[in-house]
Amino acid sequence: MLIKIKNNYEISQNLATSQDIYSSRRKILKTMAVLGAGSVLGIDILGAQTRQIEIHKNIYPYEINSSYSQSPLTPYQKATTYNNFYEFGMQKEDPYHRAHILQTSPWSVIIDGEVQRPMKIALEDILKKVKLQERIYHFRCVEAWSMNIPWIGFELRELLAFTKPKGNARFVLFETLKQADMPGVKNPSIVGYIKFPYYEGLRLDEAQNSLTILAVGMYGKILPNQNGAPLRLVVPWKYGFKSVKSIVRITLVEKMPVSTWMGLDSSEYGFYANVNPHVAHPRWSQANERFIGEGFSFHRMPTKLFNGYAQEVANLYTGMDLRKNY
Ligand SMILES: Nc1nc2c(c(=O)[nH]1)N[C@H]1C(S)=C(S)[C@@H](COP(=O)(O)O)O[C@H]1N2
Ligand SMILES: [Mo]
Repeated sequence: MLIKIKNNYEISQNLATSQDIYSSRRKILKTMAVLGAGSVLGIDILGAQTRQIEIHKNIYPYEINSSYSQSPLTPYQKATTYNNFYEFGMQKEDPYHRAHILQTSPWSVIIDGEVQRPMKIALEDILKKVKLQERIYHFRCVEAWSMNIPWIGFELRELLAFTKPKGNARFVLFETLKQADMPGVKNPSIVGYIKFPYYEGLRLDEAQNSLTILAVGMYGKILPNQNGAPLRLVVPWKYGFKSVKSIVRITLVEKMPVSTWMGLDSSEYGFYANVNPHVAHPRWSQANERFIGEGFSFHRMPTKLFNGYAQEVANLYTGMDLRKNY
């Protein structure tokens, strides 16, 4: 006999669908908290919903930030089997089949460059210092597909603040783990000779925007390896390639760094990579996208400027020609 038990995450999926369900669910959750289910789901004294996530055998609470909501969600099964993580190959399902070799524990991150307090910090120590929350973001790949994903993470600016950036720091460079046994590292021909480690960069003010997060989980669970475990960037107003996975080093620098995709072809992939329906990729239009939701078909929809986050980020680019700074 099959008994279907709703997990934590399915409840949050419902929360994402409509305000009505949200309100009635909240009542149920409150009752559950009173009945003692609060070890898994709870309501804190401010009335915000909290849950917990286990990372490296430690339990961390996180809050549901309902100001960032999108619906419908992309099913977990699709978000974890349709991936880009070229270290593991070029086919969308390669990371799902091969990323189990990624060594994610123990994990530490070096933060260096133009900072007053350079550090090498263990992931567990980072998580003791920051505020974890769940946010559902729209995620748009430069290949013109998109997903809605509930990330669990914290604002990058919280971590940067501990390192005290110097006055001359203007950009932030991120580096992915390079492991000798990654298929694309062992066998560069299978990935068109992309050079690893994978690098990405942001301007410091972009990195400090409140939308920019480092994620440690998704759908209520720890990040799967293929999605960039144990720590990956998410910059929702930019094309997906900026959201660098499995980060081992963050370096503050004075000059605009050259990221992996710029290095491969700077005429196709610029530093900014802001989602923009009016600026086509040299080989395809960016006006529309294929949303990956339930079922087999892609749902076509118009792409929004800054991926729908213009209100929060358009001011970062006032006076800039977005056609030249693609
Ligand atoms: N290290 C690394 N990070 C990466 C990539 C990659 O190949 N290697 N691909 C990028 C691209 S193109 C996209 S669209 C997103 C995909 O994230 P997802 O697989 O979690 O959806 O990761 C980005 N981060
Ligand atoms: Mo992408």
